[in-house]
Amino acid sequence: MKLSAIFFATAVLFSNAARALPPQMVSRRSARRMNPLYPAENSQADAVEATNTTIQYSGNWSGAVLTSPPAGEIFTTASGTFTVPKTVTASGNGAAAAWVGIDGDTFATAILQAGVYFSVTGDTVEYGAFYEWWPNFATDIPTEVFGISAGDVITINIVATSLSAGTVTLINQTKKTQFSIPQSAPTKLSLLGGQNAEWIVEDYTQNGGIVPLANWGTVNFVNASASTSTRTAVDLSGATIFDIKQFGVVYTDVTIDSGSSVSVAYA
Ligand SMILES: *[C@@H]1O[C@H](CO)[C@@H](O)[C@H](O)[C@H]1NC(C)=O
Ligand SMILES: *[C@@H]1O[C@H](CO)[C@@H](O)[C@H](O)[C@H]1NC(C)=O
Ligand SMILES: *[C@@H]1O[C@H](CO)[C@@H](O)[C@H](O)[C@H]1NC(C)=O
Ligand SMILES: CC(=O)N[C@H]1CO[C@H](CO)[C@@H](O)[C@@H]1O
Repeated sequence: MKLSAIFFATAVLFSNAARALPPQMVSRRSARRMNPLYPAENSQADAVEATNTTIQYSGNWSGAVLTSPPAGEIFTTASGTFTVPKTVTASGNGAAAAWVGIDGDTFATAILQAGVYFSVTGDTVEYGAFYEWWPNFATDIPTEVFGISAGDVITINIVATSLSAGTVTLINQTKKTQFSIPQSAPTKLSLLGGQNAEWIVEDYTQNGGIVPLANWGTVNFVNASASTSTRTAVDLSGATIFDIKQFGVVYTDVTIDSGSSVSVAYA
């Protein structure tokens, strides 16, 4: 992989040089992480909606997950478009991140993903784009390279070119700008499996702890689809719904509205 200015910036932040930065800066840039699915405390076969969609609960994920590819195939792409929520609130601090990715549910040792986080500190909401090949930490895309504003219509394209490499692309539909970067598995133990594809709003972790969850209103993923090694398109009609449930409280209401859209509401 070619080293880009962004990778260089990230490398600097990960090194001891990061100590020279204000502590806040270090934590923001180095320690945000979107995780594999964590089951909620009582996540067993939960409920079936009127449409016969299976619902499961997670401590971290809300959204739609294709939990297995068609027989004999693997997922190689996942894409979706959403509007960055304009109103994000929290009592005090809170955050969440909307992303599209491959793997991380039943295939829990890797995720190739990209998306947008929203983080509330008092009256301020900070937005930013990121990409991540878990278990690496998320890399924030510098604002001057691809800055996110409330109301932007962002398309995410995740492409795995092999089990150890891929490309993530974020496109601003409004401005017709895009950011694309090649990715490779951070370790030999984090190759992709191509077993899951997902459209998620996550209660992510930062500095090793789960962030207080913000109220993001609704994130509606549209034009959502995945495809396989044989270029077979797979829509969301067979996806499993995940809602965030923590300490017995369900925080989200997820609806698969069509084969290509899922709305993820904070409830
Ligand atoms: C749900 O599944 C049951 C059993 O397979 C079936 O009888 C019912 O019609 C289905 N409902 C819907 C809304 O698809
Ligand atoms: C997307 O376009 C909008 C409208 O032109 C602009 O305000 C915003 O900064 C752009 N965001 C990115 C990530 O390019
Ligand atoms: C969804 O895809 C269609 C067909 O490519 C396109 O015309 C439409 O603009 C897309 N919608 C969004 C919100 O990107
Ligand atoms: C509530 C919950 O399940 N939180 C989990 C989110 O993910 C982290 C891993 O980074 C787990 O430690 C938390 O238990």
